[in-house]
Amino acid sequence: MKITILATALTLWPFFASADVTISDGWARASILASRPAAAYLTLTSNQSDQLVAITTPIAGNVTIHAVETDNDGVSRMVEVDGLDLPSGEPVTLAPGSMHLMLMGLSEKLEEGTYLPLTMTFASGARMEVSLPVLGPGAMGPQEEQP
Ligand SMILES: [Cu+2]
Repeated sequence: MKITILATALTLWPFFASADVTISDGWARASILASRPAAAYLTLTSNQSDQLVAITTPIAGNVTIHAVETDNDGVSRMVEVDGLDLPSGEPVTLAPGSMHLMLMGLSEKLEEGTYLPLTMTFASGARMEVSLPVLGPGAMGPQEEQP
């Protein structure tokens, strides 16, 4: 019985190891009220061509990827991105003013100093769990914390 289990584990290992996504500069901005949407940012680098297809968190009803489009009149609006393409070896950055993760239906507001748990699912089948630090309501990034 032991041998069977070990063999299964060895067979599955290359599958899990094949998709390798590195997350860096991840953070979320503290929100004032649970009834307001919250935003989170991060940089993803995949070692193979992949796509981020779903994000969930136990504390929000729904997480979507948003891009910001500016029309000819200079008016910006957010558009939902169905799957975020991750070209092999190229960092894809979500940052204030452009792409972001939008969290709606929060069960509690994002409190500065806590962590936001996220589960990310990729087209390759890979899944990743990350915890992003929640920075202050005026934060623009992990390197630009308010003095
Ligand atoms: Cu948005």
